Amino acid sequence: MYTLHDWTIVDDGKDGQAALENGNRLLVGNGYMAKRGTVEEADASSMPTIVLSGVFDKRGDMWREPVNAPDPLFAVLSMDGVPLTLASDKLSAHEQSLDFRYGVYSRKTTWDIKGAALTVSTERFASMDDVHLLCMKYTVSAVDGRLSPNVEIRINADVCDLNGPHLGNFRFEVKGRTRTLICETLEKKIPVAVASEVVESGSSSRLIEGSSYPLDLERANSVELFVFGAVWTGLDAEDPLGSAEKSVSRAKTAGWDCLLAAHKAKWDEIWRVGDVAIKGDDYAQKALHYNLYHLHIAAPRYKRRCGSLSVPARGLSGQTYKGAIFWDTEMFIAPYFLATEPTLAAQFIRYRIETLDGARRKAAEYGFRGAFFAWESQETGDDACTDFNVTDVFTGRPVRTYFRDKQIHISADVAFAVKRYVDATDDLAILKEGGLELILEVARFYLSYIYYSPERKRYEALDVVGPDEYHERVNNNAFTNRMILMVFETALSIVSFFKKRDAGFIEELTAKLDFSQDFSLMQDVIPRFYIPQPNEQGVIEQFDGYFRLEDCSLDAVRSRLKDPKEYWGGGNGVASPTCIIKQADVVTMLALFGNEYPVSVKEANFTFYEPRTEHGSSLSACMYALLACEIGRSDWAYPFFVKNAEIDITGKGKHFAGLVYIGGTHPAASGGAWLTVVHGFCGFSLKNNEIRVTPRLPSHWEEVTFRVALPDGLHEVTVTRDGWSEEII
Ligand code: IFM
Repeated sequence: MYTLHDWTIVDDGKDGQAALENGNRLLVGNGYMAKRGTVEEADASSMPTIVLSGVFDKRGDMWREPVNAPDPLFAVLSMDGVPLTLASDKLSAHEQSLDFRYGVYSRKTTWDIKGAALTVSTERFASMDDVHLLCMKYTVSAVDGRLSPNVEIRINADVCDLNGPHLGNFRFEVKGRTRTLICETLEKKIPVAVASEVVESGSSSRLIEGSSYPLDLERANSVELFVFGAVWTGLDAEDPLGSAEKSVSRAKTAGWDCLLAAHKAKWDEIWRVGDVAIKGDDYAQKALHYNLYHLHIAAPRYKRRCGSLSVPARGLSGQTYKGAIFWDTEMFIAPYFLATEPTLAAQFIRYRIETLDGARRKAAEYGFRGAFFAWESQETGDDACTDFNVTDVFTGRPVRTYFRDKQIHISADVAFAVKRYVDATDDLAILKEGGLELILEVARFYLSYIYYSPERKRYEALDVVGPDEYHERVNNNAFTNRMILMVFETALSIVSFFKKRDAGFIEELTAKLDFSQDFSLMQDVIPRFYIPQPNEQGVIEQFDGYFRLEDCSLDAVRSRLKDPKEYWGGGNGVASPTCIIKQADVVTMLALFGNEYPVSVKEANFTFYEPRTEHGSSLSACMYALLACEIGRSDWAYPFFVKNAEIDITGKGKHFAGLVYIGGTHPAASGGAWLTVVHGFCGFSLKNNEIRVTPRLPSHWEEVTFRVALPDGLHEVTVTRDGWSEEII
């Protein structure tokens, strides 16, 4: 069972089954890699992995997924040749925790050996200061007895993968006191190098040799070992092995205290800029801190030699969702960084600009022009999403899903992030660096996708999947259509802006993309593009024919399940023939385009769709919360905020779609928690570097303070229930 404290989350070790949840809950990371919150000796069943950001591999015809690195912090304590594990009948106490202010994992485990208590206490962190470093303090102590246990510390190359193995050609070496391992990925032969060194406390000259170390513990005595591990890949350096060795050597010289201090100093700087303080609600404060922590450990701050990186939908918590970048980043995660570290938000956009060719290839694959971004994007922008993305629980057979080919809103989501970034920051450079080209290519994709209906005298988008993935291949999904229109409007408005300021740039780009005819087409489409409108009750139909589906309750649909892991969507899904939707859809549109609709319409749609929403995606609650705030009902928003902010604390999110494991952390929900507090409850928005605030705090909240990084400095904004102020700090 876990307990959430100020800046710490503690697992009391009483639920032996919670290893997978704790792996996520107690994750440490630094944007380059993350190590799951498992004990050092954990075996494959607990998924004890170190996920690397932006390194992918495909084995045979299995799913392409991120690569897990060999573990330099692997350690097993044993007595008389018998390993001491959490499954041992000698186990007498176990507790583990995460300090999420500083990203430090700790565990303390005691075994009763011959009447004596033998305890292992460890601390570890993935350095924020040097992202290649993993550091661990491993302390063994014995009370009331003389014991001579043995500890084996080595680089564990027995990496467990969902769709692996991904590494081969292993070469271990021992060079002096440093142990090294170089191997390579199977598909692209990317070298992955790991080095490690173990140092005994008290004397840097008494280094440990070999991987197995006998510990002679005097009564009440303890031995403290430090393990410094480094991970480098061929994507980071020409000579990853040499770099790993140097990292370890530097780490050993610096020592634990110094490395920990540097790591903490980086975290202090992160919190100085990115913290949010909530007065009047301790639980919300703790939960929000926990969520911000998860955003930061997934954010790729370091500079990669080849290519920008972004944040995968499950962060760096594992290989779920193929380590891919979804719309989660643009719509839910980027806004936090846009406000606090805009260079990171710009990097997420650069990642999309650099993968534009992949999006062009995907559009061409389906016979369209322009850029159709990957639903599940990896390093090249080619789509990692398969046509059969779910496995049927009953037959074990793959289920045809249409996320890859029909969830076309992804391109507009990417363009929306560029627009939002430029609107907020006035940074036009990103448009010239490829941002405008991206928007034009996205516009062109939609121009080639939509149809003109002569009968209805309007352009329409047919055969799509909206955010609600339970209803596939629908026509005129309101959210998708509004997003497409936004792309056309944005493209034309940016082009006309530049025509006045920098006509040469537009002429050059138009010529490069051969775009002039598409400009005329867009002008023709905009006034005739169909956007579903509110009906007499103010409700907007999610897609053509949605109102004709069986209107039954969520419970009724749930009661039709024959297996708890059954997939609700697709051809045979229990939700497909009904009005029950997976996640906020029309509500997402209203939350994004709120200024176009009166409160009455927002309220009508909130109250219509909410009881019909399963909230089966972690992306749902945030949009309901944002819309509730727009309606002026922070009391409606609050439970959605809690649901959203708690998902990685409780670990109770969905773990399976059909038979496919989808567990891991939920950075979009973490971004959603910040969005709800800052955009929702504080009513914050940023336009041309100008802060606007409309307070609508929950009634039991006294004050919220957050920071916004603007060109003239860091602004601290304090919001109370009836006012707000800002100052540069
Ligand atoms: O992007 C989401 C999608 O909206 C719902 N399924 C999970 C994806 C990744 O979080």
